[in-house]
Amino acid sequence: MLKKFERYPLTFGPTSIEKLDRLSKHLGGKVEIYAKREDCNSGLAFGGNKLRKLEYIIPDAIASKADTLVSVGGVQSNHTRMVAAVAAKIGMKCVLVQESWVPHEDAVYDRVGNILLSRIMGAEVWLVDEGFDIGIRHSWEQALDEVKQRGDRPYAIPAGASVHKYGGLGYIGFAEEVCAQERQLGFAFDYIVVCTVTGSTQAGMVVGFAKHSRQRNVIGIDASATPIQTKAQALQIARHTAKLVDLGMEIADDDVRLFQEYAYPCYGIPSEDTKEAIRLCARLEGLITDPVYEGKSMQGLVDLIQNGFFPEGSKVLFAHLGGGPAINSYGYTFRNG
Ligand code: 1AC
Repeated sequence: MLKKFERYPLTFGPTSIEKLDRLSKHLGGKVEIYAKREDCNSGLAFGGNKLRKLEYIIPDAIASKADTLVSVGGVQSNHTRMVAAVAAKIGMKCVLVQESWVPHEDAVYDRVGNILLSRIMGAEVWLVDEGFDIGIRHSWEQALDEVKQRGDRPYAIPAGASVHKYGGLGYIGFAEEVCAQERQLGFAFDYIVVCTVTGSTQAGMVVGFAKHSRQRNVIGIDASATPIQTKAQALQIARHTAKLVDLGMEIADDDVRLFQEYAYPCYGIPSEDTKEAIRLCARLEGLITDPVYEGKSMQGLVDLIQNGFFPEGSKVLFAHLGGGPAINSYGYTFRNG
């Protein structure tokens, strides 16, 4: 499906699939849990899901003759860290608008984790006092203008690389990769569980698996706490991407399944249940998840298993997207483990 699109390699290759035996047993042993380790996909600044998307965006940035990647996210955005890493790797400048998406008070919140790494990699980090919103951000449009006014040539990458025209392609590649790995493993996964905020990761998976009529097996766990907007954006990206790759079928509203129950109290703030899920998989599997992304999708996975959502014998693939670096900014939250 992706042959006609240029790809700039930023990742090591297919990501590992790891069986989470101890977690599966702990949760009753009736469902087999596997993790696809998108968090270990590259040597670029700890990697993560955004790189699959950027692989299809960077050729367009280079062709545009831009010299500065300009993107946006929260203070602890993984996406902006990845844009900073890619800018360094391809020799471009980088401006990152970091909005105040999370009402989290920790003395070092804006000094550690993702933002620390972006600064070290040479990105210009612009802190902006705007709240959470996954849509097109005014602060980012302003930054694009300012970069132009100072004589640089900006290339625009929206939050999460999601509503970029090629933002959905990378996770079609994920679906194709899973299908190839299933052939090697000798079985197919019944469900894929993924964290969703800006929408293009799930949207790409939906389009990729739709080719095999498996799109409704993709279970999105909302971590935005604005699920109506997130679902609408994911659907819009999936429909746009389906056309781009000539999928040959319509994406229906119900093809994007988004479970809304786990994002509380809001984006970036972990509930007690999120913290428990983070501790659980860390203590049983040495698998690090974080309060913003995979802590919430892990919480959803655990809850869905405990509530019998997955039929007995199901094999469930948990997409670990690589939100780990943000955990550094929750030192006080986990001060007692
Ligand atoms: C929210 C887009 C998002 C990030 O890392 O900034 N995943």
